[in-house]
Amino acid sequence: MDVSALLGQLGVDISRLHGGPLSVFTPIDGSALAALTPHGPKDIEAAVEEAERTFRQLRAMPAPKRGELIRLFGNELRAHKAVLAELVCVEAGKIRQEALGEVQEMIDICDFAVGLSRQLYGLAIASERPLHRMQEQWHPLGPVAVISAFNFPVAVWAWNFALAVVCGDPVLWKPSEKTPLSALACQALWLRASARAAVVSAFPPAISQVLIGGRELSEQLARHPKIPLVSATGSCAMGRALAPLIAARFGRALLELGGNNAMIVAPSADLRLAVRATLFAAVGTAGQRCTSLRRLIVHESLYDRVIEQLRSAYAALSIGSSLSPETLVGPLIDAGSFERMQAALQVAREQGGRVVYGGERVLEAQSPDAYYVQPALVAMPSQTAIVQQETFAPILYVLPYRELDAAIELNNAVEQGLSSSIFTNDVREAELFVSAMGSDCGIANVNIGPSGAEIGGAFGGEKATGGGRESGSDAWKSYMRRATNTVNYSSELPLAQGVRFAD
Ligand code: UN1
Repeated sequence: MDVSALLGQLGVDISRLHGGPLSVFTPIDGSALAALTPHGPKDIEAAVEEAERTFRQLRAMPAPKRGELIRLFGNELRAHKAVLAELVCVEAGKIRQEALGEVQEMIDICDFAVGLSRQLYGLAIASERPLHRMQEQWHPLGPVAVISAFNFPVAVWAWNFALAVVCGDPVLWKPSEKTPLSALACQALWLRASARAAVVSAFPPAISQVLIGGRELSEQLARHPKIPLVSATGSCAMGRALAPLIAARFGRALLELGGNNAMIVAPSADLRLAVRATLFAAVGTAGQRCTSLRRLIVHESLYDRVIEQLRSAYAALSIGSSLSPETLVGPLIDAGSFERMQAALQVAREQGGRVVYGGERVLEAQSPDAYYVQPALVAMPSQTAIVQQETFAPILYVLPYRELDAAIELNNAVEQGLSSSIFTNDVREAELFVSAMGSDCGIANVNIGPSGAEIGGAFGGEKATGGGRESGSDAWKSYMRRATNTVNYSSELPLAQGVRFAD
């Protein structure tokens, strides 16, 4: 496929997209899009130095002026929403509706960050000493590395970038090797936006830098003492590799790792809504969201009915090119993903599962180099080892439950803790699920599925999901350092706790 026209419209310099060793493919038909030259260790070092220099200028810029930059960036995104979405669609394989939603998520976080740029509040705290004032200030932190995954090739970076910039931090972005073109497009739009900003004229363009490469590059960023925050989205395995490197130098890590998200369907649930929500959450983005629904925990009285309704809904799914408007399920990202899906289904069968629907490859004759699958529905008698694993593909395990407490136990009995939901019209059940005794996840929803979060809330999860929070609420605090200031405006020097010393 030829994406040069798209890239050209987005302002990407297309003369440098060929001849390198890093091939980029579209999952739609497996054809090559570009062959990039990755950055080497010296390039990274130079980029970090550049970010460090930029930081010294950016931290001195008033936060609302930094917000102005993000406002302009949001405008570029609005103007190029459809084109950027099409590139995401081609490079990551998500359907156009979802790609448009992803770009909208970028626009939304820009709006949020613009408002935030005037609200980076610190507390005023009562001092125990007379004529003393205590307060907190939030200061810019320094260069931030953002490591992002293929499945949200632009939005997750934008959550980080928009907040980091208003907080006064330049960003070094290492996108997935599978989706570097979307990153280059964002960079081109950012450069356009910053060129428009009169306020930026005194600033070097290194507020955003894109670094192309693989794991070694992430590790170099994780080790780098001049990067106080590394925000990484990806698998638990990736987090396990990077977190110790960041911790060894006392850096801050914001980790958004795997999810193994469940939804409970209680006896009082509105089944029409529950089935629709299941469909979107389990097969949307071809099951490749970190918030995808992987475990459906259904009350035993509804179990057969829910499976039956899902089976007919699955049979009606249109699977095919992400670019055609009727498609609901696009391709998997690559062959490896397909193989992992097949292996998981095999293990599920060995562990007592019954594949009620799907699982097989489709459209192989038309697109031999692409991996389209029929999303799989697996009736599982219990939560076996394979159900406790995150397989990044459209496999939905359906488990029965009798008592709500047991269902909540199942929800919590996996190592990941990202998202969860319950469908119930019983207020006691709903409140229990979102209470301290309920779901242990970072996200717990009622009567909506576990995926498709809005940007206004803090996004992230507990346990092996990594504990980080991005996007809305007070997630911005991760991108700043807190200083506690005590100011004495008396002519005495009283010590705290009433300590007397040489007075
Ligand atoms: C991800 O899959 O890494 O809540 C992010 C959602 C999206 C973000 C998912 N807003 O599904």
